[in-house]
Amino acid sequence: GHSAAVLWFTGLSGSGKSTVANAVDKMLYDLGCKTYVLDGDNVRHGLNGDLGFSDTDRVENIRRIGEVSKLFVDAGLIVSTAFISPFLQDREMVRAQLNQGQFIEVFIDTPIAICEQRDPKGLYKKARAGEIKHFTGIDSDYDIPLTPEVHVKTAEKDIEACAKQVINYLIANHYI
Ligand code: GGZ
Repeated sequence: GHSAAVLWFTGLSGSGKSTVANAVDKMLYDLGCKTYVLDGDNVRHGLNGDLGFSDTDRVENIRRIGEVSKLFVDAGLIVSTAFISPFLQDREMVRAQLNQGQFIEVFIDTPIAICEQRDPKGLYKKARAGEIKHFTGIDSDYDIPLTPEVHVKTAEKDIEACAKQVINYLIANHYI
């Protein structure tokens, strides 16, 4: 058995949130846990298809994802969410809606210079050219997590090791 919780991955575009979240999810699945991943692919196109990237829309994006996460946690799953979630206040709002220990903040701490080098979708290039407005880290804020439960530096180790760091937190704190 395992304790239900949300692994709340936060970090810049291109930081590796989705990649690490999916690697963690696979490890948890292989350990026999009931899990689910919420990310842009299955949320921003569907449930939150009406939202863009203004501050107000991002607040609403995170609010809804928080509510959905809570439902999955109530259903007994370990849910991994991979959204920039740039505002500290919104992340703390989600934490406050869950029970003690059910919100695990995972800071995917990748320097913007590296995210920009990776630029897998060419979005930083477009943002620099002024073709995308309000891009996180360029002309929209990202509040750095102050006391994340897990602090992952993707520039310093491979995906497997980053995912293992999250798994080790869950083991050390008796979630799994
Ligand atoms: C940031 C943007 C923007 C702007 C489109 N700012 O690298 P990606 O492509 O796959 O991840 C980014 C994703 C961010 O959506 P989130 O739901 O995670 O954001 S938030 O939590 O702030 O609501 C990026 C793409 O959408 N994208 N425009 N202006 N990222």
